[in-house]
Amino acid sequence: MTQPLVSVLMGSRSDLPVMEKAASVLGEFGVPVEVRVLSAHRTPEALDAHVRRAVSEGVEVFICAAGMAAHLAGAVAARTIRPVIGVPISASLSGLDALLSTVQMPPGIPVATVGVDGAKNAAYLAIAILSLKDPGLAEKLRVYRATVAAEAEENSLIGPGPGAQ
Ligand code: RP5
Repeated sequence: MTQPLVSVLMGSRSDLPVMEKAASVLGEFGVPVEVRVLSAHRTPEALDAHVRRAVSEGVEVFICAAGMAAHLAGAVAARTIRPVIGVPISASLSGLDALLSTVQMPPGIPVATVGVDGAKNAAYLAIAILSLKDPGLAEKLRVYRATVAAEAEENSLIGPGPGAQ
């Protein structure tokens, strides 16, 4: 099996409907990924062991999703100097609780936080990080961005353009 470069973690299986979007974006870009449910408060020892094993086996970026008092991303960031991307999940209070818990890391141990339920952006950010030393992946990201731009231009005209009768 190809060694995963990105470890996608979530605090509960209930986060999976959001987080499978991150896994599919990474899959579309051919990035090897592992997806696990591990909780900072329910399974702290297993989380600790996972982070150590993942780093030793070559994981380069962690994506961590949690709702409510979301401390999973911070707990992972405390255990590794690899970049950690946090996804606040809208499990309660429209995700505002998780957003603040994830984004408001005290100085020194950052979590790069995306928007509430922002699983896709977490994947795109992980791809951008991996692209720094993978020219093939960087090219895929450029092609993707060009496609996004072309689609936006195609759909830009809402009303009649110049010269319309
Ligand atoms: C967090 O609490 C999880 O990440 C989830 O978003 C939320 C609710 O968990 P469950 O009660 O659905 O397992 O730890």
